[in-house]
Amino acid sequence: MTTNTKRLSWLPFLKADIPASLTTSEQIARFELDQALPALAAGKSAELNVSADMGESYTIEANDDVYTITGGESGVLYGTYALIMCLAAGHPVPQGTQQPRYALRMLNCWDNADGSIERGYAGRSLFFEGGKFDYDPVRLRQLGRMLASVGLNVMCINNVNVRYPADQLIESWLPQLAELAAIYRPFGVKLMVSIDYSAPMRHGVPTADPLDPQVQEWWNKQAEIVYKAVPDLAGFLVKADSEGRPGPFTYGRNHAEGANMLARALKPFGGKLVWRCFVYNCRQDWRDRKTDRPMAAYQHYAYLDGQFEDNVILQIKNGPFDFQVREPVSPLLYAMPKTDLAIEFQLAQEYTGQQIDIFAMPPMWREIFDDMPADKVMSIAAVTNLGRDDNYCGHPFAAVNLFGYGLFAWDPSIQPEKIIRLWTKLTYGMDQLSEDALVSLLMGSRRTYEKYTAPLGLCWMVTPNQHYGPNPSGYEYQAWGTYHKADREAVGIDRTAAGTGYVCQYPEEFQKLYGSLETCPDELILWFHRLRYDYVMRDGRTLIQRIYDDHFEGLEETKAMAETLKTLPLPSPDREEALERMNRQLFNAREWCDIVNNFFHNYSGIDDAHGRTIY
Ligand code: GCV
Repeated sequence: MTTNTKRLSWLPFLKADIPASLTTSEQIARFELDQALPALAAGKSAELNVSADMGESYTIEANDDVYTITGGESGVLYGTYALIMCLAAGHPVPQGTQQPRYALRMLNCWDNADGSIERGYAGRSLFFEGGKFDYDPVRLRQLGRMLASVGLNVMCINNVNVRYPADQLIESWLPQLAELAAIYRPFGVKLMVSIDYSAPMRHGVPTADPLDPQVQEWWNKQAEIVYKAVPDLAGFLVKADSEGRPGPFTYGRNHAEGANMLARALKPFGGKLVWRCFVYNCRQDWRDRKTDRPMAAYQHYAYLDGQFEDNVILQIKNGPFDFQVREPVSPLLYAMPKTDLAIEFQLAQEYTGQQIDIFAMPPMWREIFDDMPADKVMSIAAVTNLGRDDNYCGHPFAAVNLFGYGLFAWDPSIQPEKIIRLWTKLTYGMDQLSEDALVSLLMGSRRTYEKYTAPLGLCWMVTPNQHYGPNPSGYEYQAWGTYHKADREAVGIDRTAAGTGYVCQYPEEFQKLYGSLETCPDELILWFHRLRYDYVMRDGRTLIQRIYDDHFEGLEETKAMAETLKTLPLPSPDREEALERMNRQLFNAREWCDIVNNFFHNYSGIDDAHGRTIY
């Protein structure tokens, strides 16, 4: 038996590596129970009943000395991890049948074949290096264990920006893809691959036009070859006509025509076609005040509702921009009742601290789930925060986002504090006071980050391209459609019916909420409205004072977080890593606070009412 040297965050008590000889979920479940029960429930045993028709669901019965876990093939594994985690946390086992809310609970890895990860902050790729597959199977099984423990069931292994040679995944790399699929199969995780829409053109087909019979024939044949190698591949993920990627627009076709062609090729094999709706004009003239980027996805897709094949899933980012600190829920989620939709989150902290700054996402997700149409979205996806770092997620606390995502995907009614407390208990098992302190630090981390960065829904004040650190005008004169239009008098964009009209993309209830200054939440006020600096907010403060106050508060809260962190009895090396990153976060928070305050002070000429230093 080998012992894992890498850190498994919320499963620190599962010390033994999963042997390669275990090839079914039931065998893995047995293995995990045999190592966990003696330590967590001495004298008790567990029985497993596999009942194929139960699929992913399970029940746990607790009798005097025996736990009986009954479930489908992956259900028994999910039930096993649920039991182990309940025992480790001292919680009662769940009563009744447990089943996931979303059918596809997906991870999107933005891993490139050269081993880099687009927007990755936890080291190199776990799957690729040097232009080929290159992985440690022991670590990949550990990852399988982590994913199964929170019920995630699909992993797309390559970047949606597909570049050579990763585009070989559905061609000459099929044998290796099949080997990888075999590693994840017993964990209930199916693989998915991102494909390049123009692939037929590398094989002598003169076009990638979805209505051209040669193109259709190429994809039909290719799907047959792919499914022969990996019969349970979950499907293809596509980024088309976005940020320079090829797509149907080149041929004057719409995205239903583009997606349906691929969906028909996958259908005979039970594959899904996951089509991303992150489509907008990334060559906008900043002088153009009519085009409003957040409106783009709705404009491209809403009118196509009902025209997609039944194995197409449209994957929509949670907000209409791009994973900013705070965004209103995407209106497209409300606009396509006849289409299968997936919501897309980003665990990788691209705009939210890059796994240097602490940013626990569950409180943000709670707000998004509360605003989302509960019955319209059938699947869920998230860009991973994973990499080859020993702790998988870069910052030891960033694992709470992977853990929390799995729990939300299983049950979106869950409360963020429950997730964060459970993660803290399982990962660190600290005394009650320390646990409370870390839970409260994590619960407040998003709000603190928001305060010291872009205020009141403005977004996009980050350093361009890199997306870490402040640069208030950095995106102001660029082609990406990301503007705040600050001048001497005012800031923000009017997105009401009288302005760009963005708010009209929402159902009436949201139009009223966001469209009126009386009701629009403060945190989104500059998203929807353009306001003068002397505008008096509901709490009596002026807008400019609120901007200053939020920034100073965010910095002070970060200093308090740093003090709390020092008091926590975290194990090594988590403690050293967390403290070292906290020093960088403190630097970052100070830069943000001073630079953004300076920026608005220069424009407005209005001093801080409390006389604090604005450099
Ligand atoms: C994978 C943003 C990121 C890109 C990413 C893109 C997407 O623009 O900065 O790195 O590309 O989103 O979601 O496709």
